[in-house]
Amino acid sequence: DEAVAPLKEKYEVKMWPHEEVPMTYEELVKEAAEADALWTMLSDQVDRNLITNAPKLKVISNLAVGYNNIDVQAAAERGIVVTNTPGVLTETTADLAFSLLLASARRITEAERELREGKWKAWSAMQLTGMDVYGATLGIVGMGRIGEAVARRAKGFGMDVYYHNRTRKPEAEEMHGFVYSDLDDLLSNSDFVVLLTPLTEETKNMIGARELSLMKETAVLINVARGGIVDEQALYEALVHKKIWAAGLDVFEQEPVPLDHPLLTLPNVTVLPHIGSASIRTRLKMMSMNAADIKAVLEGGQPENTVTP
Ligand code: 8YV
Repeated sequence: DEAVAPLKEKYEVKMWPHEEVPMTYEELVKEAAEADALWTMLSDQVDRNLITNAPKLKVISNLAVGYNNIDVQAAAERGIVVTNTPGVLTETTADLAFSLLLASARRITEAERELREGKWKAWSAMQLTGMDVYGATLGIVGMGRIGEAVARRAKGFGMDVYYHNRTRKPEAEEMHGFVYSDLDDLLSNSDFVVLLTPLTEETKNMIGARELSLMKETAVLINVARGGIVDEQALYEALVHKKIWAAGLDVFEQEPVPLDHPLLTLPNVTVLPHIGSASIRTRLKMMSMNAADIKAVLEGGQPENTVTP
């Protein structure tokens, strides 16, 4: 309510409670046809068809830093501005990435499940033993803002940090001692690999059977970016055949992930329902940012965050 209020003062705002009744693509297309602005989430598919059939549309604001659900090119061709929420969710998402890393390494959710299911019968020396995080080697694939925030946390855990990115980050190398690495070396040298690249044509399925085979048998893969970066079938095979030790996933190729997904059958997979940026304070900041940018465009001003050229 707080974030939407400034828009409600001037405009008619129609809202859908996604958690209760997910909006269908057809409904979205129908509503977009009448709208001046669209405020979307990752689950809203804003494609060329929708954009072509929305004659009044001036701005699309996505409640996320990633915008792979939006055809930005099609929007740009029509002069529609697309905005996102960079910066405000960096530390919150890095916290979640690190939570998932720790939980996967120390089998936290598996341990809790066992206790609640009455499987803690006696104390045993090797029960639920995991991997050490302190002093381990971390590889970060995608060294943007969130990647750097995860790497900074890793220093507190005495970890050595390798990173792979399209461009090198000399400042991060000098200031924190993060080491640039090509992808194959990073995969074979890291105890923990955290994926933080956007989903693009280039990064789709970038972690497949070959890449997983390069990783250590004791390694843990963490994905807090987009499910499509990982070939899920290959990941399942790697986990079943103990090519890698565990995985922590906040994201899936299809979301919400179907309950019969093979990865959900494995005890060495820790799963979360895409909650990387889900803190109360951060979500409010993201929403306020979207609302301000929608207002700016509708009033003929400059939005703070645009991803369209
Ligand atoms: C979003 C995210 O909250 O920012 C992103 O790209 O993945 C999350 O922070 C999520 O996509 C909901 O739209």
